Amino acid sequence: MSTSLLHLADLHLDRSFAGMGCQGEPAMRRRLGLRDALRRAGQTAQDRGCTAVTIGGDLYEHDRAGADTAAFLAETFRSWSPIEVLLAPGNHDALLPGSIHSRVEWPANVHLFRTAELRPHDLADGLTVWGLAHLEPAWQGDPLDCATVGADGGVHLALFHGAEMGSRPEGKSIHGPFHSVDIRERGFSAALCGHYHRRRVDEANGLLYPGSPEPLTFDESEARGAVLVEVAGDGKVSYEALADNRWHARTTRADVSAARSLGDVVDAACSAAAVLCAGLDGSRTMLRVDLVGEIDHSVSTDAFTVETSVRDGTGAAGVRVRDFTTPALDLAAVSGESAVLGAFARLVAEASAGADAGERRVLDDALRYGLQALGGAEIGLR
Ligand SMILES: [Mn+2]
Repeated sequence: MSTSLLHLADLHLDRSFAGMGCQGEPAMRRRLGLRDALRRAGQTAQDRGCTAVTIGGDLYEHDRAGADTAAFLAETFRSWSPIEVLLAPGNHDALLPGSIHSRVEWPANVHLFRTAELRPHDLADGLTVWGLAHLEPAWQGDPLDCATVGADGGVHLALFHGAEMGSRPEGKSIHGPFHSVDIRERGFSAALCGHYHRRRVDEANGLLYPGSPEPLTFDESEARGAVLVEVAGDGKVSYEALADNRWHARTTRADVSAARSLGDVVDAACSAAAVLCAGLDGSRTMLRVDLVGEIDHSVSTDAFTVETSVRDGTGAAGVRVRDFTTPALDLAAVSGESAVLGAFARLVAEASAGADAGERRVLDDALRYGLQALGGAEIGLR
């Protein structure tokens, strides 16, 4: 006899999406899209005969989620009954006093884990899910710092939000650090986790990160969705990763070294964006365009103009432009244009020669803005 679960994490309801170049109406559409993703997960759990939906934290963002989100969650989970919903709060939805988790009257099919140590919940005959909650956003405990389970037999799963230290993406914050080797050491057949937004299905160690169901940053460009987890009576666990995201995040590079005007920069960015968008629903696509190349110092690369034009040209919901261009500088030609321009360019070039990498970036910006200002061009912020 096997039991099916649907595991998801890091939905981040009520996220602002400002970091993806999204404001106002498109940001609202993205937030509604996160709610859709949760409804879709419930539908899948019903279609696939799941006993429970497990949620490994960061279900919502505490700083932004309010009464409407609380009501949405309670109603959505109630509609999934008799499927059980197991909630293991993470760092963004920590079980703080007054939080949605603690103040909502959850329907009877919801089980909220409330302690910072793993506690058991009997899910089915012989199958126990052990879960915990982050009680504060900066919790640093080890979720697997517990006694070994399973002395009396049965199959045991762990459900928590945490940072597996062997696979931590560079720069990712450490909340609930643990090591995958401890999953089996402590008697668990698998750990159903949340925190890393990239999917990771590690059958050898029994470690599962489903990843966020919809892309939350431009780096989250691969297919996404919840993961079906099938637990056999002998403790063998198999995984089926779903790919049903409705939104897409994509990044492209536009070489603008040949540009002679802001119009040329816009054209190059729009062409690159059009190639990238082919086959995608633009209205549900978030685009990032990286401008690269050595560009004439008098040419503006104003990010706002480029973003607006690309959004207009592709119909993309969100566009973010990053300017990685460097100013092409011909000192002799610049000196020929005016004495002041030449003196300024020489001074910056001399300072650059003895500068470290950080200082050189600042001097590059100074050179670009200075040449544009002295040349009478409109200054576009990078
Ligand atoms: Mn998260």
